[in-house]
Amino acid sequence: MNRIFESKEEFKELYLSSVTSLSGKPFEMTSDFDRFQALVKLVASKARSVQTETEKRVHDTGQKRVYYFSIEFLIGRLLDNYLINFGVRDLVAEALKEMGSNLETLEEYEPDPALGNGGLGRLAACFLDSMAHEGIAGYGNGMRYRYGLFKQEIVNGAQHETTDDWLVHGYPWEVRRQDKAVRIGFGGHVVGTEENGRMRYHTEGTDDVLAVPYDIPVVGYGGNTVNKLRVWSAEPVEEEFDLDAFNAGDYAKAQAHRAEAEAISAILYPNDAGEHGRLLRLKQEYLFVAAGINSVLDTFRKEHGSDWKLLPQYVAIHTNDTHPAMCGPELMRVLVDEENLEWDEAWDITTKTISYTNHTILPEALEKWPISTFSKLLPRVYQIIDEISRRYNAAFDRSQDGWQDRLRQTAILWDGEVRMANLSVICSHSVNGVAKLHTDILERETLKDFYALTPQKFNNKTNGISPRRFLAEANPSYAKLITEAIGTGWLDDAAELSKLEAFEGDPAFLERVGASKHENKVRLANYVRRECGLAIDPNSIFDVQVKRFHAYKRQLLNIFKVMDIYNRRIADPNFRVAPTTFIFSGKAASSYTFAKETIRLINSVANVVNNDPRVNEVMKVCFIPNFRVSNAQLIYPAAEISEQISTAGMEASGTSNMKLMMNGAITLGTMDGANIEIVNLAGAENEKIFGLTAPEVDELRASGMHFAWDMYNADPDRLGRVIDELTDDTFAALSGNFESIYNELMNGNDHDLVMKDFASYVQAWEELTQGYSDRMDWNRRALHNTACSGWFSSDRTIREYRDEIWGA
Ligand code: GPK
Repeated sequence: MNRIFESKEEFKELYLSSVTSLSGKPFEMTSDFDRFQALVKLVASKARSVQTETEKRVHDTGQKRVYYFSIEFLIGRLLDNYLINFGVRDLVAEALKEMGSNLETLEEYEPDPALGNGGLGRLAACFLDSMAHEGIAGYGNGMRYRYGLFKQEIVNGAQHETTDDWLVHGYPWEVRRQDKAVRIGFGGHVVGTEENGRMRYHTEGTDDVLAVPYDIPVVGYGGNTVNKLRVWSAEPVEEEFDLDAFNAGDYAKAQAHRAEAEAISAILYPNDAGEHGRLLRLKQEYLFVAAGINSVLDTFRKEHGSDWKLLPQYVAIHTNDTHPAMCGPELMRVLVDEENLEWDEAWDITTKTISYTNHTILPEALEKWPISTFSKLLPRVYQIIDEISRRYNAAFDRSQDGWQDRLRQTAILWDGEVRMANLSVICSHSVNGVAKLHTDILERETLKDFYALTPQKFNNKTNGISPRRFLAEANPSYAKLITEAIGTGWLDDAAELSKLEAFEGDPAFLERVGASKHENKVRLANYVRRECGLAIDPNSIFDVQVKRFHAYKRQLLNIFKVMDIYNRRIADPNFRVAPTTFIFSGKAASSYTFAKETIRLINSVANVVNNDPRVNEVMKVCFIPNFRVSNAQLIYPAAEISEQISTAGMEASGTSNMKLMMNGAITLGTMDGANIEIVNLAGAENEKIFGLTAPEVDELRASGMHFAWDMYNADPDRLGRVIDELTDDTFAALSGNFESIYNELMNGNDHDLVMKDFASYVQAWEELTQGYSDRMDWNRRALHNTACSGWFSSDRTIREYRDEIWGA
């Protein structure tokens, strides 16, 4: 462990000087905010000196550099994480206490940057953590959104979006690198000139903006490697401030360029409600891709000169989903137009350098752009895409039956659109899914034609999570217990968590597992009381579903279960229900009506249930607003049931399933995504599986034999009743009924099979919760889940990427 402070005394001295020099006040007069700022600045400066050493090591040994391009990085708060990774958390906490401060209080001042939507963005952040831990020279490349995603408030049960001004107090981790700013051109027209018998192209008349990078240190556990995350901000190029207009008093005109440029990095678009077709999103994608590629090549040039054929040997560029799909064409543009390489050589370099991960099979999430929009905004990049497409089509093997269809399926340009997923596959040497089932589905269905053509490109990389953040940091009481039992090795190598299996028969230990869970439930209950004004009982079962709201994730199925339990308890006060708190949290894309209505339904049910003394002994419903990394870290450790109930085949992997498992929750789920791998590792008897499997879902859909109305009529007392309650005012008091959900189900014929899986789901829940009375056995299952969760460490995932994709 490479500790940044040798002793408390050393820390105190440095910290004192950091606080006073930054605030300009005597220590006694400084505020908690001053102290927080000074602490971060101190840790960040230590991190940067390790970064300098890392950089030297990478340079001297000629280590391969990996660039992870992602439009989202949900990094969460960094201070606690970095103190843990540098091995000084306890030392710092104690020292601060002796100085009259409290580490946790100071940590509350750190903003939680909302630079992502959900799983994809958090995965990118866990990967940065693991790359640094594994000693990979791995760098994030993304966007610095001024306002991130929105802040979610609940008003009359409904989601309201407000701006998240996360940068208002500044962000002490980042360093602005004006010297590394890159000029990015949009629009204009392509000009070709002949040079030594060969055409060379450049673009004239562009509207330029400046992409300015901000660097954030990424500290790996063990403190030996510090990498960086580089995020780009869009700004006007300097000479565009209109001084004449300003002096004439027309301030708006003087600033017009600024406003237009800054719009590009103003907010992160919610990307899971289908295609919004916004030009700004395309500009964002090009900006962080072009600026990123420029800085990658800059570094390469400094180390290896212009020997571009060495690029794949020293550089890997990974594209996280299709948002950075322009990496291929942009790299081609630079190599061909600026570096004067022949097309074929440039193409060989490009495809050997780039790899791609797919994160969903949902067709509406596979990006497509109208050619007309694209070619106007990025004329030269479009020409290059057109040329990639032309060559792809020309080289297509026409000897086999059905080649026309295969070409149509895999074409980049089709129906007036640029298909970014196809572009990504064609520009990459590796294509991976994020769980076994997901990769199978990609190979068999979503990308089957590509798989038939180039099976060697395809591979699986089951997702993972950082055990430092989601166990050590989020769950200190459990982490302490684990460390007492098996030592600290699990922080380095989470596979060591399997040593916990030796304690599964130890009643005293299981007692302590339960006590730690209880402590975490009390902690969450306190948070819920503060945030929602709701009292929840830490002695009840905490049943948790936290993730983005989406029809296929079926939060609707969960709340139908709650409604059904409520109805049955009201009808029969002797109906036995294990006392449970049903906890939900997550955001819905602002344009996604169905998801937002589901949120309103949950809050409306909560309003009725929580105020009904007939059921309050046994149930409460709790919607925690504004789900983000920081409150997620309070929720996962308190969970006992992990709801993973997506329509089988639809959830690519899921990662909350892994976080909850590692924290000792039992999975109540379908055989979907990585749930399947959870069951394989921990045994079906230690989870609770229900519902249709992916092949059964396919078969049922293909048969056309699922009828919502039949389901409704067959079960009038329970399912029928729940459906009726969407429109009969039972839950309407807060802000009205739920006609649109009703219509979606009954007239849309229950596309996500909520009604189909309802009975088996509620039954599974009842069976599972009945087991809660045998607390020893429950705690044993919880511990067993933790013991089997080590494989889901993102360190393991990253080692697979390193060995099988990046060759780093
Ligand atoms: C998938 F396509 C997308 C997307 O736009 N955003 C996103 O978060 C998720 N995802 C999948 O839905 C999850 O199943 C998966 O675990 C996660 O990406 C990370 O791979």
